[in-house]
Amino acid sequence: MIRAFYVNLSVVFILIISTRTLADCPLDHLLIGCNPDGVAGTDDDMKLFADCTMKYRHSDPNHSGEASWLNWYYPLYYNERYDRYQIDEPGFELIEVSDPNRRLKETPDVEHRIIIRCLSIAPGFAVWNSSIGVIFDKPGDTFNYSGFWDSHLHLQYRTEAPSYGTDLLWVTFQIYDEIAEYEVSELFTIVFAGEPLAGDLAVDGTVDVKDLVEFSYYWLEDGGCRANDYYERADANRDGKVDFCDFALMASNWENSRAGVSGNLNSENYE
Ligand SMILES: [Ca+2]
Ligand SMILES: [Ca+2]
Repeated sequence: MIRAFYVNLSVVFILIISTRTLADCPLDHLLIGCNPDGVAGTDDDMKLFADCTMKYRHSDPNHSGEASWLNWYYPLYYNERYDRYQIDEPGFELIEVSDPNRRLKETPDVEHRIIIRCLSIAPGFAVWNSSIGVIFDKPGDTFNYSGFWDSHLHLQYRTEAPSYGTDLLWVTFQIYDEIAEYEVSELFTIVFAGEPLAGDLAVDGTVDVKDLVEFSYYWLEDGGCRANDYYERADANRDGKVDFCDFALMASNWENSRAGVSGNLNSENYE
């Protein structure tokens, strides 16, 4: 009898936590979908992407609960108990049912198997989930998003305090389909503690030829917006177009390094 009660309670608990929706969640999420232009019948219909509209929504270090989009990076907060800096967003979620043109097909592991891959991450930085532990802490780490029990994925980004100086922290992801129904996404980067230099598109704190290659990929694009992170910051002045104004900003930082620039930390205790 008691056992049956606990089984029923467990079922109710799982139902409650598995029916969380994005609308109920105060934390930022990057939304996984396909067909980034949202128009059916065009070349990108089967291409994966991450909608970055919510990226940096909670970027005001002093008012982390406000939807401010104040900065172009996430602040990190000091956790005295573990002597580290951390933040609990952004996570991942699927494009909403109400957006069928960009929504993935219904059945994970049958119609697609979405894998999130880490291509680059700052040394000493780690991405953690409360059910799994560390998911990403080095380039090449992958996570089977379709195989996880909840598509509403929460992540924590953390670095040990002694290793944290004034360096830029970042993680770069790509999404691919292991069943190969969908085409691989573009790279997308989340930065923490401070904004990269204008032109540092392949984020590593320095503006060099790797960034120029990325910049040329987006040259003369005119659909920059928050949802695509202004073409991963190729649109440096965020006017929607990637043109000579952005090239001039990149050129002004050519072969400069961000080392020594103060990051923006919140020293208030996290808990
Ligand atoms: Ca770079
Ligand atoms: Ca621009």
